[in-house]
Amino acid sequence: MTLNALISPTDEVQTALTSGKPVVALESTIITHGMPFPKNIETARQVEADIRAEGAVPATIAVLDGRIRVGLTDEDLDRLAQAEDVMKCSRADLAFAVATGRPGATTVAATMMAAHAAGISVFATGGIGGVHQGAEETFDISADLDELGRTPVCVVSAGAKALLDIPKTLEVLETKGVPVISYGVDELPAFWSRESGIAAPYRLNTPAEIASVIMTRSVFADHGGVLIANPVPEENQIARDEMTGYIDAANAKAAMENVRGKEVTPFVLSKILELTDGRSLDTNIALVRNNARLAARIAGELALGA
Ligand code: PSU
Ligand code: MN
Repeated sequence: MTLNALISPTDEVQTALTSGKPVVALESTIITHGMPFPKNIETARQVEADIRAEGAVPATIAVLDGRIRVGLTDEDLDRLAQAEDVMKCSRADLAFAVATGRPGATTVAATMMAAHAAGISVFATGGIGGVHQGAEETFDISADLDELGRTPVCVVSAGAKALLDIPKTLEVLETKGVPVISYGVDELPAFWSRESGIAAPYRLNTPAEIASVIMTRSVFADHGGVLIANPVPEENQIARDEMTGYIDAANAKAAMENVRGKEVTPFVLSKILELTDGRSLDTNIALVRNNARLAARIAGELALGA
């Protein structure tokens, strides 16, 4: 059995890849564990439409019926969005979901693995996982960071979620050799807010410049990913000072209730949703759409340069 034998791209995705058209990968954990129904399915469809409007082909990735599916039908999306028993699949979980036939949503780490295996080099998400606050006690560091260090896919995010320890997350990314590039701003954006108070390692201002870094990096052997941090549009952001209060409360609640492992990120996100009266969800949707558009433009530049 080879990895390729486990991967099922749709005809549309396969044709786009063979003919050198731009393709953008999308994760599915954001649908099953990141947003409530029905906003999750509306957003999944909207983000695919945003990518098409930029001239690229979307490829949402998930595990269904023992296959790693690259590109989902409307029925597949419906099934994922409403199912209760979907596994959250990171690198450690992918083989388990495939072998047992359980439905699985892919995190940033697992989506990178599948995208790379399918031949897709650009991936849009909301925020990556990282080093959690209190990691010195819990050792909670997302496998997303390790994957960025080893798998050559460009991940377009809105920066590290402010609920993480951003300085420690940046340190780990540096150790793993991952270039972190802010798009059009000097600071590293913090997901719901444009500001984090922390300077980004690098800044670039156009999709063409980003594509050039990706192409140059691909010349090096054993290169990993590139992380793009794209700030949420001004009109959709929740200011940093306001977010800090909600984040501290949500993190404290997670610690008090002894939430551990894979449950931490979904738990904290849903608490923040409650605390902001749903505003954090509108911001989340706006930033994912913004990232999808940028990812499509980067993929377009890569297709020109290939
Ligand atoms: N950011 C969001 N919503 C999400 C996630 C991130 O706004 O649902 C998901 C992504 O799939 C990411 C994962 O890869 O959470 C990280 O989980 P963990 O910290 O358990 O590695
Ligand atoms: Mn974790």
